[in-house]
Amino acid sequence: KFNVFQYNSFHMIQDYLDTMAQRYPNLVTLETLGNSYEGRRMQLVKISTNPSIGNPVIFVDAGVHSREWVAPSMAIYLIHRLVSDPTTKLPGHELDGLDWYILPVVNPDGYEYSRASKSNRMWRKTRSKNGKCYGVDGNRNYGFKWAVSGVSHDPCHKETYAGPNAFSEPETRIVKDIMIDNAKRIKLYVSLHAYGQYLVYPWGYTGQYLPPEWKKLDRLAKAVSEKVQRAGGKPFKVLSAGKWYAAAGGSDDFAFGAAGIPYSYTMELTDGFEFSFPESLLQRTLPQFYEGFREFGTQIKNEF
Ligand code: 0X9
Ligand code: ZN
Repeated sequence: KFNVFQYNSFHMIQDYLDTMAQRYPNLVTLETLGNSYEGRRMQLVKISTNPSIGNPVIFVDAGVHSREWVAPSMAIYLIHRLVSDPTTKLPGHELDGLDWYILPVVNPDGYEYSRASKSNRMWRKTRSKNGKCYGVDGNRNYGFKWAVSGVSHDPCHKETYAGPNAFSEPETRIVKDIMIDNAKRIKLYVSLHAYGQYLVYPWGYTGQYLPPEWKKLDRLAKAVSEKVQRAGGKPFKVLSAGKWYAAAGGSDDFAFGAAGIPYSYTMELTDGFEFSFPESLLQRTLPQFYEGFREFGTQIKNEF
């Protein structure tokens, strides 16, 4: 049975989203955007108390890397809190004057593959067929400075194969379309990953330069980290992605550099346990991260 504090199957996640949309029709709408390579339905969860007025949007995605199970769990927990907190519809809440778009499982084929057996557990890429090997690293596949650093061109490389070309994967095209179609309204993009407790901003393709706006990116990230820490969580290491290590074709760089989204981050959740963050710790940890998302909401609302 579905539970927000466990690692659910893609099918159970899908059922949960359908239930939420039925139970809260004035708050939650599901928009089908297309299918993954293996044909799983990709649905954007739109949470808004007033969709018609065109509020600023916070767009959160998760699970482009399939073995990073805690990331989709956080995205689902975010949905859960936004729709079911009793304070949700009150003025001053993170939904007042702000819409949230959430894509909780960017790479459902990989997610199910990594759940299928212990030997598949560390699968990171999509499941498209490329010659005799499978999968593209979704976070090397975006069409901004594609493949200029930190990628492999070998389809059999298990980690960082960039794909035959930018946006070769249906899953990354779907995320790109969300960004482009809503570019005017999206003020913040957060891509959830694991692990290491990093909150990084552009550029990711290089460690040599920072965007002119880097101080604003840095300041918001540090404020978020502070809130998570105050809630009992570990602080995030805040820096540019490329100063951590340079890798091109990430969704964060595309959002910022190509779609023109003013705040863009990759959030590496949890520190300890690597990709196998214990299910039993979700109940304590996810609420701490939620406090960070509240801060994102407050600050975005104040600025836009
Ligand atoms: O390498 C990645 O794609 C991310 N780390 S992970 O361990 N989850 O794989 C970091 C991406 C940071 N952003 C860019 N390099 N653009
Ligand atoms: Zn990742």
